[in-house]
Amino acid sequence: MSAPVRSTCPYCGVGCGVTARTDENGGVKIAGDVQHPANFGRLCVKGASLGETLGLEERLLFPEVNGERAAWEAALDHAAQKLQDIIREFGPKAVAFYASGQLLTEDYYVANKLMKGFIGAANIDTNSRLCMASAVVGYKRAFGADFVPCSYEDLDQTDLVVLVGSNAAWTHPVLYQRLAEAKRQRPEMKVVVIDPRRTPTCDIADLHLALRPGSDAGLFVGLLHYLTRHGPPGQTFDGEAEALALAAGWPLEKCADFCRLDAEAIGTFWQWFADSPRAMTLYTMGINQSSSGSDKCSAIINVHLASGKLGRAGCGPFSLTGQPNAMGGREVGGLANQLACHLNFEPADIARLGRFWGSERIAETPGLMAVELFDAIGRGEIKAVWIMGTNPVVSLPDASGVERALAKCPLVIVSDVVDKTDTGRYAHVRFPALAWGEKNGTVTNSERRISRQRAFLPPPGEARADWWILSQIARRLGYEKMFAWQHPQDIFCEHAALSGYENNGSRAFDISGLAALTRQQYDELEPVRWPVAAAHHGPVKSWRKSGRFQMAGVDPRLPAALTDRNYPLLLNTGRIRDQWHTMTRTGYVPGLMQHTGMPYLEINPLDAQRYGITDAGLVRIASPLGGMVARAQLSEHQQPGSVFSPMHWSQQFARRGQINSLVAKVCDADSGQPESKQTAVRLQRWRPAWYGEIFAAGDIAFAEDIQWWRQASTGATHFLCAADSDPRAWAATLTAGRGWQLQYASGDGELYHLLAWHDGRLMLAFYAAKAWPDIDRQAVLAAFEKAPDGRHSLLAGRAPGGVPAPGRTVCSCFGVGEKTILGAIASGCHTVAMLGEKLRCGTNCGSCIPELKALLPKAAD
Ligand SMILES: Nc1nc2c(c(=O)[nH]1)N[C@H]1C(S)=C(S)[C@@H](COP(=O)(O)OP(=O)(O)OC[C@H]3O[C@@H](n4cnc5c(=O)[nH]c(N)nc54)[C@H](O)[C@@H]3O)O[C@H]1N2
Ligand SMILES: Nc1nc2c(c(=O)[nH]1)N[C@H]1C(S)=C(S)[C@@H](COP(=O)(O)OP(=O)(O)OC[C@H]3O[C@@H](n4cnc5c(=O)[nH]c(N)nc54)[C@H](O)[C@@H]3O)O[C@H]1N2
Ligand code: SF4
Ligand SMILES: [Mo]
Repeated sequence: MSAPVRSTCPYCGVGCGVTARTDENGGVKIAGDVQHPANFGRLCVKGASLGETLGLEERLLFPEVNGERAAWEAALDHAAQKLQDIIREFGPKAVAFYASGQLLTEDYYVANKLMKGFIGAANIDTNSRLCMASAVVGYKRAFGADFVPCSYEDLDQTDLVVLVGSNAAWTHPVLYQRLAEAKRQRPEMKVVVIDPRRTPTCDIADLHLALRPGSDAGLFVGLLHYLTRHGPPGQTFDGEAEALALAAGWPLEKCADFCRLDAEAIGTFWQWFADSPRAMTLYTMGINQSSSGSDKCSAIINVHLASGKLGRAGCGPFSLTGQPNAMGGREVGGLANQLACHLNFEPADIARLGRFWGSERIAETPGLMAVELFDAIGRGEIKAVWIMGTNPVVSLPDASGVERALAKCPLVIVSDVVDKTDTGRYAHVRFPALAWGEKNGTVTNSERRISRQRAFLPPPGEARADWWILSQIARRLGYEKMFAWQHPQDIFCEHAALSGYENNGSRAFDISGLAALTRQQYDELEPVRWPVAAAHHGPVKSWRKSGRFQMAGVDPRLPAALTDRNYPLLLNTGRIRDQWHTMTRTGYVPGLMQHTGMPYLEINPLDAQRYGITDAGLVRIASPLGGMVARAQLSEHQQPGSVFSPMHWSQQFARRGQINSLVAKVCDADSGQPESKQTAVRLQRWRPAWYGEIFAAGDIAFAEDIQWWRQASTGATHFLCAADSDPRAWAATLTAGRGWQLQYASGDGELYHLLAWHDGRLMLAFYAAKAWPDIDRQAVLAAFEKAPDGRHSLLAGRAPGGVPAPGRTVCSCFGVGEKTILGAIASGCHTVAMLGEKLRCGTNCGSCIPELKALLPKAAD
């Protein structure tokens, strides 16, 4: 084993430290970094599975031009020449970059410098537009800067935690576990969860407010009014009179009506907030992803201002960042309406940046925000787009519109780490980027903590760092001297110097104290929270640009999507526990796929009854823009009138599984952030002729009418599928003319089971039935590696000896299935702790504990 390399997890914005050790055979062992202040050694299941994402099978390893492998020089020359031609003919605004909170700060800095500083337009935006943009507007309104006034430590010292629009148990798991631990230590600390659904996050809640979708501003504006009458008078703020006048129109009864909540429950929340000496509000996508998201953020910040719950330990409005470097992107000015290092599109700042970068071409006006930017591509106004570290064909609203735009665009450049992505299919030029474990630089987490990502693997194939690829293009566009860096440390130091340049306390983001790091100091940099100004050190609890805080007046509004007779339900979208976004990495890890193998639709039983939908049955979901197919999951946790489906599935993992083909591109006027959480939809039950699972030694060609969902597996390809046509006809096309020995079964309710053998090796296993086949997947997969003794058991989908299947995986850390857990409960385990003792489930990262709890009464029934 090599010495451990300390790095940072590349998934969520908690920013956990990890250690990686490589053994002689190239195997990598990942563990939590006990010294890292974000996690003190803890990891969630995604972080713990990082070692399984390091294989090269799915990677893009060589540059490509028009689908053909090309040498780096040729690909770079080609891309630069094309960009140059378009800029010459149509001007700098005809080219765009679309970047990502998954780039390192150094990569991001270079992309922003090239576009805004030298190409001279501001058409660089990022996927953070879909994520953090409203939060940024909220902070800037209140503080005059994008300053997050909280840290994780505050959670250990607060009296009330309000989680709004956040399913932290699944999306910020290590932070949630810290909160759960704080609650165990200090049960008097109250937790309020505000979410239209009852999520696993509610597990530790004293109060869950299942409000009407999109109505949060009502709760917080009403609270502002309540505070003026129930709290001691505090400081005064700019804009306060207007904000309070608006709030006065929101008495309790009106809020209850607007939010469709019990007045009493709202009253409890308000009272707790007013009475708690210290309170924190943690908010994420249920707030930001809204056509009035900026106002919702302001409404939250306002109640912290009005009650003095800001700038002290255990207090503050805490927007949790989603991506590992969402905050770094905000620092480098990755959004189209910011300049680098918290500089703004103001004459003095533009001139300042021009002096620092030595450029007279600094963009003078903001560029287009993500949704507008892709619209401009569709209209032909933008003729070249370089997409890096994001997969917009899956993640932007109106995904089919994005595809149409890219299909028409004369030059699409894609930098990615994975070969097959929905976006990559539209690329004229593809650049292979270094992935996590290979790349080297810094990221900033939710609490403004800068941590190093360090390489512990050699660059595979011809993959190169994103900053290097960008700099090579910049040099070819004629900016050799300004992009001459040799190492990420050179870039980091320049970025740090800019943050302090003519700053003198006028900008919140100042890391000039790190501008003189040597390469060795950079390599050894310990996690550090900004500011780290050259002039002064020390913790900063709050910041404001000039004199006073600003209160922004908010008049609560409901979502733009209105349900009607044709589209009677509101579709809510979001994340599941074990997948990351468009699944380009987590989708290939068997242990992460087993928890949820296909898109589901969470629906209240009353609604389900109305449409004749049964649990585990299939549903077609449609909006005016498009449709998808999902598996119904009946649940009281979902309020009637609204349904939930995950955002993750792409065309690589499902036929018709993309949620964003339904979501409309309605955006917040100030932040440009799309309303991804509320879309009016209709449902239709789909009862296919059969439901199946198919496993094969090689690829599988699906007939047009078959709906399929790819699974992650080793040893064989594995899909779930369903269709209306005869499974036998399709199976015949798969096996025809191969000379395989076929073994069939039909009977006992099963429709059709088929095994195909060649020279004693299993080539194909297909199970189709009238309901989802109940088979032991591990046993079938194992048969591809080694032919089993009992072929009849296998034909029935069982392990030799007929051992029952373990069922759907609940605990991903130890691969414990639902049926195994129910079995243990039946044999006397009646607490989560007993289950953990017997099966180990829930004893590592703890994310499955809410599900274990949910199984306990189920078995007791
Ligand atoms: N496992 C996993 N973790 C992740 C990610 C991932 O892909 N997978 N992605 C990361 C990223 S980039 C992000 S941005 C974060 C997102 O983290 P979260 O915001 O926690 O995740 P979401 O599931 O998108 O949405 C959170 C909740 O908002 C609720 N919601 C919907 N509408 C409303 C509403 O009107 N009001 C309120 N109050 N709530 C509403 C949803 O029901 C949902 O439970 O997660 C990060 N962590
Ligand atoms: N309906 C709906 N839509 C949503 C959301 C929602 O809640 N509902 N959430 C939105 C939010 S908050 C977000 S953050 C977005 C996320 O959406 P995306 O950013 O589109 O999702 P990812 O799958 O993370 O895409 C990252 C891409 O970068 C690649 N990659 C990984 N590492 C590197 C690297 O080092 N360099 C390069 N060049 N490439 C790399 C990956 O293979 C992948 O293709 O989705 C948004 N879309
Ligand atoms: S909580 Fe987030 S940063 Fe920490 S291990 Fe899990 S995914 Fe990684
Ligand atoms: Mo995000």
